[in-house]
Formats: sequence, structure tokens, C-alpha cells
Amino acid sequence: MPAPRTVLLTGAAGGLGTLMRSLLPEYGYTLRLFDARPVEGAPDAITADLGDREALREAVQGVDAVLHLAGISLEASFEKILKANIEGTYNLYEAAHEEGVGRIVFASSNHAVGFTPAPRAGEPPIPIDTPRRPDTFYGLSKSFGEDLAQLYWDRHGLETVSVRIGACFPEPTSVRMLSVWMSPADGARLFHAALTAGNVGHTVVYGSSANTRLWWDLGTARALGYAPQDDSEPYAAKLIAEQGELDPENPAHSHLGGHFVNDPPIWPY
Ligand code: NAI
Ligand code: 15L
Repeated sequence: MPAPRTVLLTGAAGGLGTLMRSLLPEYGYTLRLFDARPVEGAPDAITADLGDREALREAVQGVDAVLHLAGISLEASFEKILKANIEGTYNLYEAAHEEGVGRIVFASSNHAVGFTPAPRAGEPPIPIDTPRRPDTFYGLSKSFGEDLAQLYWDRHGLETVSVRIGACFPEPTSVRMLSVWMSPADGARLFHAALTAGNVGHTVVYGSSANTRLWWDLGTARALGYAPQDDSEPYAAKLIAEQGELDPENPAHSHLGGHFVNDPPIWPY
């Protein structure tokens, strides 16, 4: 597809949305912003809920692609997840299909496969086609989003790259994060690759930096042209000194989803 120039960024007021608002324009994108909350410093942002189908329809009009970050990003009741993440993502796909948008980059999550045991030393990385094992209703909604994306590709020819993001924050803050971290700069590289690679159909990729302790296979991401530049290893000594090595007997240390498998952080709103 021709390089997208105008991209609808949903979830623009959130942590990742804020990072991408500052990084993606360097790649030449014009961003149209969408969030249920006002976006600081962006009076033109669309303030609307993913439940508002009319607002979504208007928001996608004329954009080349969507980077879909909006939604509940932690665990919540099934009812809340159903509304924001499942119905909300469906509403976005319907709007994009109706308005002829060619591609969506969907923020999936490692929590779609969170109950997968983390590879131990010497074991191969987790492949992208490992069976889904959501660790929460949140992870279940990301698994749904990946299936929804597949349906809209097969039925309507609407392309998606589903990015199973590890943890995208300025720095890794836990020993587990050393294995799943994606630096913000690599996040922008990966989203740019996902927005511009040709003929992606529905492609699922893991989203992380080239970490020395990486748990999964970045092959499908690299095939899009993604060339990660960062590695969490410089943070390892300090984090291990503070927190200790991962304990293979602790479920929160021995699954991809970390503490989401037994003590998930709860969405505060
Ligand atoms: P965040 O919680 O900081 O931001 C999410 C944004 O979505 C918020 O600004 C919120 O107002 C908005 N939102 C929530 N429900 C909405 C609704 N019904 N309608 C409109 N807007 C709504 O989350 P973060 O960290 O920025 O994550 C962005 C996306 O990436 C999320 O979908 C999350 O699940 C996914 N993700 C993020 C990871 C990370 O490391 N930051 C890791 C894996 C996945
Ligand atoms: C996610 O999916 C969350 O949205 C993010 O806040 C982090 O908790 C991340 O996963 C993680 O696995 O660390």
C-alpha cells in the first residue's frame, strides 16, 4: 500500500499514545487524535468514546490508516472489557470498513498469550503461532481483537497488523520486563513498519526491543521491515540487584504474562 500519511491515533491521551504523538510525526505522519479523555495540548483532538459509532465514523473519514491504542489497558470486570475493548474495537472495524480505510495497526498484548510458560534457559523463543492463552478478561479481549482482525481481512480485505506489545515504557522497571520491554523508539519503528509494509493481510507480531533476555520470536515483525535498535540489558544488573533473579517456581515469574496470571493490576476507572 502507498505510505499512509494521515493516521487516526486512538488512545491518544494514554501513555503509549502520548509517546507516539511525539515520535511518529518524525516519520512524516499527520496524526488525527481520538480518546475518551481530552488530549493535553491538542485542542483539535476528538473527545469521544469507542461506543459512539457516529463519532468513529467521522473520525476515520479520509484517513489512510488507524493506529488503534484506545481501550482498557489492564484487567477489569467482564462488562467493562466487553464495552470498551470488544464492542469498541468492533465499532472501530465497522467504521473503518464502511469508510474504506485500508489498514489498522491493532495494539494487541502479550496477555493474549499470558498463560504461556516463559522459555527457560536454552529453550527456543515462543513462536508467534503458539496457541492463545489469555491470562485475564483483558487478555481475552486482545485475543478477540486478533480474531476480529482476521475476519475483516478474510471477509472485507481490511488489513491489520496485530502487535502483541510486551511492555512499552521509557525504561524497564522489573526483571520480567527485561524480557518483554519495547523502548518507545523501537515502538515507533515497529508501528511505522506495520503501517507501511506491503501486503500484510492479517499479520500478528510480538512487539519488543532486541532484548538479550527476549522470550519470543520477532521473526514476523522483522519480516515487516522492523529493525529494533534497543536492548534492555543495560538495565539488568540494577534491576536484578534490587529484585533478585526470576524464580521459576513463582507463577508470576514463569509465564509470559507475569503477575497478570495471578494478581492482575486493575483498571482504576
Ligand atoms: P493507557 O491506559 O495509558 O491508555 C489507553 C487510552 O485509551 C486512555 O487514554 C483511555 O482514555 C483510552 N480509552 C479507554 N477506553 C476508551 C473508550 N471506551 N473510548 C475511547 N478511549 C478509551 O494504555 P497504554 O499503556 O497507552 O496502552 C495503549 C494500548 O496498548 C492499549 O490498548 C493497551 O492494551 C495496549 N498495550 C500497551 C502496553 C504497554 O506496554 N503500554 C502493553 C501491551 C498492550
Ligand atoms: C499490558 O498489556 C498493559 O497494557 C501494560 O500496562 C503492561 O502492564 C504490559 O501489558 C505488561 O505486560 O507489562
